[in-house]
Amino acid sequence: MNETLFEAMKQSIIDGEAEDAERLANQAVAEGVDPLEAINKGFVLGLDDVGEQFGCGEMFLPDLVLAAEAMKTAVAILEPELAKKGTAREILGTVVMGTVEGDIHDIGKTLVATMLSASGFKVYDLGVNVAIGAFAEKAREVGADIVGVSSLLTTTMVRQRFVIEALDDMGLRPQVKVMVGGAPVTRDWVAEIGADGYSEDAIGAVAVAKRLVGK
Ligand code: B1M
Repeated sequence: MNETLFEAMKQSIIDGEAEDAERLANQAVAEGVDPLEAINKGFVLGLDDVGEQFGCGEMFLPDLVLAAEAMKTAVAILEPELAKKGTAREILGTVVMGTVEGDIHDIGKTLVATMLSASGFKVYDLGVNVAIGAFAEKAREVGADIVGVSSLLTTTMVRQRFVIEALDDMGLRPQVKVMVGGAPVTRDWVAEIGADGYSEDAIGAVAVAKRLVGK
């Protein structure tokens, strides 16, 4: 039954219809649909479709912008539901997280931050277009266990390496672990830059973060 709902969610993103996305997200909440399923099996598939069409020149930047706005409208409704699923318990660790300098993609990074919070981590989300040194400075200020660096562009992914170097320069490694992520990140890249972990999605990111803090 949810398949029809998921399909409509996907289509609302492809059409860039924020009002439809809002209505469908509210419907999911009212019907008790798992918020993460609504995101991953519905809305994200729409963004993937738009991304593919943009990549091959069938859609253009305004389409991407409208799709992203529709997605953010839906996620804003579903995120509090995700957060509610986390119950008050011991803090598993402290994470400083952001999208690296030059990159303004925030939907995936925010999802990861929400899932980490919901799972018991204290998360400092620095937002998007975060200066290289700001990750290390915040990590030192709050005594972070993990720094999480998101990049959606191949051109900004290279800066993940610089964040690790900045942590090294401040003498914070190897105590502070580094988790990287974002669509272009691969296992080979993680090994090349000496990051401690990576995940392809928000659920995996929680598992990686727990491993990095030994939980
Ligand atoms: Co952009 N964009 N975009 N875009 N955009 C991509 C990434 C692209 C693949 C589209 C394409 O060409 N097919 C392409 C990148 C190509 C490349 O470098 N390889 C691209 C481009 C080219 C651009 C511009 C350069 C376009 C232009 O201006 N000509 C420009 C760059 C702007 C900039 O950052 N400087 C641009 C702009 C934009 C918008 C602003 C319009 C909008 C973003 C709005 C926003 O975020 N507020 C946008 C969007 C929406 C996309 C696509 C369509 C969707 C991204 C998204 O939100 N996905 C994207 C194509 C695609 O990915 N299918 C595309 C949904 C989200 C839930 O997934 O972000 O992958 P994702 O996050 C996942 C995982 O990656 C992982 O978990 C998340 C949750 O499951 N993850 C982590 C992410 N971070 C993690 C961190 C971790 C662990 C896991 O640990 C720290």
